[in-house]
Amino acid sequence: MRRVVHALPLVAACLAAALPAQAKLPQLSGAPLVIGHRGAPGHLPDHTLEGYALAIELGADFVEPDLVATRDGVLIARHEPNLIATTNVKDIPKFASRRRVALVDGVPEEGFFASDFTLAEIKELRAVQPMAGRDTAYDGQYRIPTLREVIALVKRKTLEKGRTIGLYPETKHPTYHKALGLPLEDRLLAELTFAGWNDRQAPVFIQSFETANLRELRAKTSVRLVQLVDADGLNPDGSLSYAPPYDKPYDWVVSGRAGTFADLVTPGGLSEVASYADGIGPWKYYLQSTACRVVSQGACQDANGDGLVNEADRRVLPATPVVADAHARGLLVHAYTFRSEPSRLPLEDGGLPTHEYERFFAIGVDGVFADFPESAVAAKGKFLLERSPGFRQCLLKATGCGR
Ligand SMILES: [Ca+2]
Repeated sequence: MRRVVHALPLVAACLAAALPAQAKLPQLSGAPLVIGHRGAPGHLPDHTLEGYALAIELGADFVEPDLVATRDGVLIARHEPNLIATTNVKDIPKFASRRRVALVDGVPEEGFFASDFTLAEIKELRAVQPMAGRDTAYDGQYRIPTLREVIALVKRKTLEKGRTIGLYPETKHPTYHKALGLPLEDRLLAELTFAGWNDRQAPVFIQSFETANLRELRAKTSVRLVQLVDADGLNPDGSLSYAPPYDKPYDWVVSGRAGTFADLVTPGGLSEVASYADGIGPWKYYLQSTACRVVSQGACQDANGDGLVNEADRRVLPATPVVADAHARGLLVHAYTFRSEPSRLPLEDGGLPTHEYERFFAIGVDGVFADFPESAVAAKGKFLLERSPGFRQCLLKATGCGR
């Protein structure tokens, strides 16, 4: 076996060695995790083995498959049950008759739904880049992976890289899948059991925007659970807006529970979440929002004068107490979604995505869902070198510079 010292195992080893010395870091977990959000979708189509592998090559600690079920009950990695935006399904004549309108969390959607396709049929599809402005050169090349294939990749890469790579599966639309007779939870636990990962020590976090299925999972598994916290949009003043279907967990709609996602990040809400989950996964604006100057009829000013009105015209507001309140209850905080395009970064970050990560690491987030994992990894390295004496000393010693 070749004995080659690679930088990443060294960083990982130093992180592990330095953990007890990291009390000065604001993270509850010792150091922030870089989660390859849907893989590395800034570069390759979402939720493909190639995208997850690239995220790992770029230094991600975890990869994040979203899960939906096929007609024959197999969990596959897709962001939505509707396949129209993320695959080439609409271009395949033999599937034209599958096009229909379905209700997803009470909202009618037209498209092609995973639960109408067997796994064999899903394997005939190829992934495409759904986000405007991103590279479409890889469209039509990569297959849709099953959860089992993603786990196999993660295990193979763990051995290959000499560092533990984690899995961060999301149960998508749990109530919808239950109503179809294709509940996700037991299928997910069966796959984790098959992988030897159905326990608290497994390198796994299970996430959901719904609350009832996380409570159900808590009763069935010791795997770490994360409550996602959504909102509909961002107002000019930096407050969040709440409109269906992004205003509350869909199980609350079904059960008649009043309120919005915002209730989950109040002190009382966090205490409730801590009774069944190990962390929260909030939209990042719950932790530190941004605001714009309103010019007319509620529209934001084009503050940077580039002729477009977007996030780059907004200014950063003070951090909220949500991270501290969550940490006080033992909850990890993994924030989403970090995107490196300059148009998605507020004025203060100057078009540099590492600046945005550094702001959130300084607030104390324990993990970031990153579309471009390399930016998060670069910011994490800088943050640890500046803030963690143990990490710095270990790196210097291991490379001979500190002797
Ligand atoms: Ca602008």
